Amino acid sequence: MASYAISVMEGDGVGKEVTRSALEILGSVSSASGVSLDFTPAPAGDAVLAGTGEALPQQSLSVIRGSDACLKGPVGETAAAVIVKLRQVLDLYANIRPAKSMPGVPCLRPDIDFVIVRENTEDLYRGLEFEVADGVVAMRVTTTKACARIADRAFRLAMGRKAKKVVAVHKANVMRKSCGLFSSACREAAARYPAVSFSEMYVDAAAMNLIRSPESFDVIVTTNMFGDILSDEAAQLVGGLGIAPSANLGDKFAIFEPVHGSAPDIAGKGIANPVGISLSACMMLEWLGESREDRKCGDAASALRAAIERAVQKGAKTPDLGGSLTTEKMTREIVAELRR
Ligand code: GGG
Repeated sequence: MASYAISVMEGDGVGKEVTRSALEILGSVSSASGVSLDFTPAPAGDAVLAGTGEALPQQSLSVIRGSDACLKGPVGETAAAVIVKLRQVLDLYANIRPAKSMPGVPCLRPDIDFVIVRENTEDLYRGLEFEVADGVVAMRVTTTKACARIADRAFRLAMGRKAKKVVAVHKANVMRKSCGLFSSACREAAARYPAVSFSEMYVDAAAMNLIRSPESFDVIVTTNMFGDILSDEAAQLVGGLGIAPSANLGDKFAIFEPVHGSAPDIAGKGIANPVGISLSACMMLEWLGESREDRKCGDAASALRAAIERAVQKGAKTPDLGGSLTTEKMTREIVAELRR
């Protein structure tokens, strides 16, 4: 039986609550599917910084590096020192953020199904900020290599989808060199994938069109900060941040995390929605299934996704979705569906 070492970062705030829930759900997936998952903690975040002086201790980085994949909860104010750093250090260059209407979840339209492919290692998120005489200068890094590989990743993803449409979102009319380079790389990739229809959109227009006609999008490829912003908007279109999953993919390793933050306003109340991290766990099983050519893992992912969808459709909801279930009760509903 294949066995996978999974590093687990519970993070801060609601991170502890939703990660506990995801581990319980994955335990059930494991028993039902025969996919063995071996979890090792990799502590990081605000609380770890306060306790050890380091937001991402070397020991945690070693655990993550030694694992097959990492499941991560949100961290608080230390996002730059933890997840943004991990993406760069481990070269997890593609951030995949799906937005899909889920039956039973109130959303803008019932037929939304698109994916944001966000460049994950460069842009203003390199954190190159310098104090100068009269303020601060921030450097936006855009390389040919990063643009080319994220564009290629988006077209490859589109090839596996029904609509086969990529829109490159940027602001090349203002940031002529950096967004200009990104736009050129996307056009070059488009020429290599004639089966995929390609268009470009300025980020401000994209923000508007996501509300005006979200069902018209299929694959959005964009730069790091634009992708971060648009993916929160995308999550809201289909029910909110509580149910939004994501994958940080490199060529050989990946970290899976909910899109939401540590939500200090509801932390400790036991009402955080475990669906975002559970769908991220689902993406992790799918990725393990594909990268290790392990059909059992792929089947386990499908079973988990179906169980989450059935639970929600039957009315199991936390307060963010208009329900009254606690994180614990919502977890039990998903586990019950898995056992059915
Ligand atoms: N807006 C949701 C949120 O707070 N997400 C956590 C976050 O900011 N992560 C950093 C990132 O995705 O770049």
